[in-house]
Order: sequence, then structure tokens, then C-alpha cells
Amino acid sequence: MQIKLINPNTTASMTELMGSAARAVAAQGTEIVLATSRSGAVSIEGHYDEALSVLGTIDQILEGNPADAYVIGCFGDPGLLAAREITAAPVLGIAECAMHAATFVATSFSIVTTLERTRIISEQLVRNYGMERHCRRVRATDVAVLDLEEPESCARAIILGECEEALRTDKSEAIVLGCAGMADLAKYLEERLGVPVIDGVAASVKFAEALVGMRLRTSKIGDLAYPLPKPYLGKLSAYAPARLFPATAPQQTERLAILG
Ligand code: 2AL
Repeated sequence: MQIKLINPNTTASMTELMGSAARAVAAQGTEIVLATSRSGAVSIEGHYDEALSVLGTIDQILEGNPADAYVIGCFGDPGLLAAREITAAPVLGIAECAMHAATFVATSFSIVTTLERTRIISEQLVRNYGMERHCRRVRATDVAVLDLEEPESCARAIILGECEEALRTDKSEAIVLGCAGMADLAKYLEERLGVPVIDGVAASVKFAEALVGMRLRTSKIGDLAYPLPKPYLGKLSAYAPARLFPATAPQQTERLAILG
């Protein structure tokens, strides 16, 4: 099976890092296809970055060969429900998958994320996903997303310290990593903390394999049905559902190569 792992930010080195984490857990016979958004922010650290990242993700879902499943590799799960509308293949977000995985191996977890302003986004996701009973706290480290790649930023040590504080103060039993750029830290942290440390990229790949293996597809009878066929005006006219998903049997029109 093919799983397309989309990095909604435009930093290709982060896509490679996520790709390594994905391939490390992928089953034999699972091909991880990496895609970096071509438009938008180099790192996603706020509502504006997130909102503008969604078109790049949509491009990556509609372009090229259709995959068996898609993973949105950013902890805000930007555009997750919109992405589920435009394909019947399962679309998974790393935050949702990481939180669910955590509940299978612990009754409580803390999320350790990047900047303070992204803490709010994670807290909103906790509520949206009904995870308040499991998530004890979302902790920001004030490490910027791109600093995760810079050895001199001491990101590893800062994140380890915050995880230790989570175990000590929140009394959480597991850690959820709050950024795709932390995917390479899971093993390092788990060895030092002695509790499950969940990277959403790996979790998403395994859940994607499970859903595809069960032949589960996204329901197309409610709010995740293909977008209503109407024109869009101005800069977004190319994304008009009337062009992308004509009214005629959209269910059979899995995807149309239209962009560009
Ligand atoms: C992220 C992430 O996973 N990728 C990115 O650019 N920003 N999330 C975050 N909380 O900083």
C-alpha cells in the first residue's frame, strides 16, 4: 500500500526527518511517499500559518497518483477535515493519531510542544478530539519549529527537561510529542524517561495501515461528502469544487488532476 506523508510546511529537511520516522515503523509492503508543500510557511506556528498551509496540502492530495491513505504531518492537523472531504481514502492527522495511541498505552498523557502560541492550538485539539479526560497538560518549550534542527539550540535537552517536568508535576504516564519535527526524538526520550513517548508521524502510519487493511474509507454521506459543486471566485477559482468535483457522481471521481 502507498501512504502519502504530506508536510504542510515548506521545509524539505523536515519532510525527510518525518520520512525516516515513518519508514522505521512501516510494514513491509508499505511505501511511504513523501510530499513537501510547495506553498506557504517554512514552519507552522500559528493560526495564520495553519490556515494558509491548507491549500498546499490540498494540492498534494489532488496531484499525482492517488494514495491508499494520506497523513498530514503537522501537529495542528491543519485542514484535516477539509482534506477528508476531497478524497475517500483515509486522511490522518498526527495530533489526533498520537493522542489516540497514547490512550491505548496510558490513562494520562502530557503534550510537549514548541512555541507558547502553539500550545493554544494543541489545547483546542485536545478539546476537539474529546481528550480532556486523558490529557493532563499541554506544555510549551518555546523552541521554534526550525530550531529543532539546529544542534546549538539545545532543543533536545530543553524538551527532555520539559518531559521530566511533565512526569513529575502533571503525573502523566506518557508523553505526546507536539511537533512533526520532534519525530526523531521519540526513542531518545523514551530511553531516558522510561514511559511511552508517542510520535504522531509513526502513529499515523500504523493507523493508516490498519484502516487500509480493514478497507475502511471516509464516509461520504455527511459533512465529509465531497464539497458542493459551486464556483469559487478570485485567486481561488482553480480550487472551485465545480471544477474539481463535478456534480456528476463525485464519489467515482476520486480525484481530478486539475491544479497547475
Ligand atoms: C508544527 C509541526 O508539526 N510542523 C510545523 O511546522 N509546526 N507544530 C507545532 N506545534 O509547532
